[in-house]
Amino acid sequence: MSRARKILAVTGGVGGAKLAVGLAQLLGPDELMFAVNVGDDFTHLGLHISPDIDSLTYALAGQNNQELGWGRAGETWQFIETLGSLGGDDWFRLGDKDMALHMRRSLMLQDGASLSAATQEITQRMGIAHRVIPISDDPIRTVVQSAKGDLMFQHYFVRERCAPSVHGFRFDGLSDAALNPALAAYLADCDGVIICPSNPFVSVAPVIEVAGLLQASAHIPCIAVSPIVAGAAIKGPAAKMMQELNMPATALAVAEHYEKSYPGLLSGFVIDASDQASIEQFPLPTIATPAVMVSLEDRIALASRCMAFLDELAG
Ligand code: FO1
Repeated sequence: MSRARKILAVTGGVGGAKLAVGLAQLLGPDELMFAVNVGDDFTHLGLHISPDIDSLTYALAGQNNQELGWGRAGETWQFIETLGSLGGDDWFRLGDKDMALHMRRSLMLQDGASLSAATQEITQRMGIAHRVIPISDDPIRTVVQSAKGDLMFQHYFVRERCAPSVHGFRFDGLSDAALNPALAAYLADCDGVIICPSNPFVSVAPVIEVAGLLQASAHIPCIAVSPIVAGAAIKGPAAKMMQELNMPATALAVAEHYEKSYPGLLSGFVIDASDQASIEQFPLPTIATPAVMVSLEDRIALASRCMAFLDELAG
């Protein structure tokens, strides 16, 4: 039986959402809160799109599209296909059901609601009891500095299919963004922080670099799960980015990146069992455990191991 009973999970995209689902099976709504990246957000076709909040919302509601890996289950595409036939922008595929969510959120924002309030309304309507909290209600926009110039994150990720070589990242708005007060209050008596297996450069950085988060979590054991397994990203461009940034695409390099960029943040690191052979080289307490989550059982097993690791670190 785990002792740590009030956990903050930091999540970005689809990989992070998988562990989030496992944690939500183990911990109740008073024991688990999600701090979500908003750096991927953008305004598109006049709508406010929050891809990482959406990925988590659909996953927690059991409504995620498993074939695509993003978007909503049971989707149809009449709107976007019709838009394309009329010469409109159709590179960012908004499904018909998904559109309803973006429309609802955008209208709430237009009416003066915060992103937090809009997210709470939508997640509750979708039957999610856990709190999904945008890291900030202020805009933060990830810009990928690439061989094709500065690209808004979705332009790099979806329109350019992550093809341009990257040499850095910028988070517009970050220095003016206020930490969501719900997170600050939760962290005051939180037992542990789990950084889900999300891309450290574009999913985790714009969350943990929001002013006040590192200070508020300084007294709390924090572990990160590697999104790199056996030299490859489980999903997305993390491994490609690391190579382009002249780093080896390994779990060890991810741990070293966290240690160098955020000294003292991590109390422990979690790698996949397939990387066990390198475990002695890690610069912080590290465990190896199956971290590739295919089934719900995999998600729960990894969540459970993370909880036990936090207990071990707390002594
Ligand atoms: N990802 C894609 O690869 N192609 C898409 O057309 C696409 C559309 C989309 C629409 C709404 C939404 O919430 C997410 C969408 N995603 C799409 C996923 C998303 O861009 C990425 O998974 C994240 O930004 C990466 O963390």
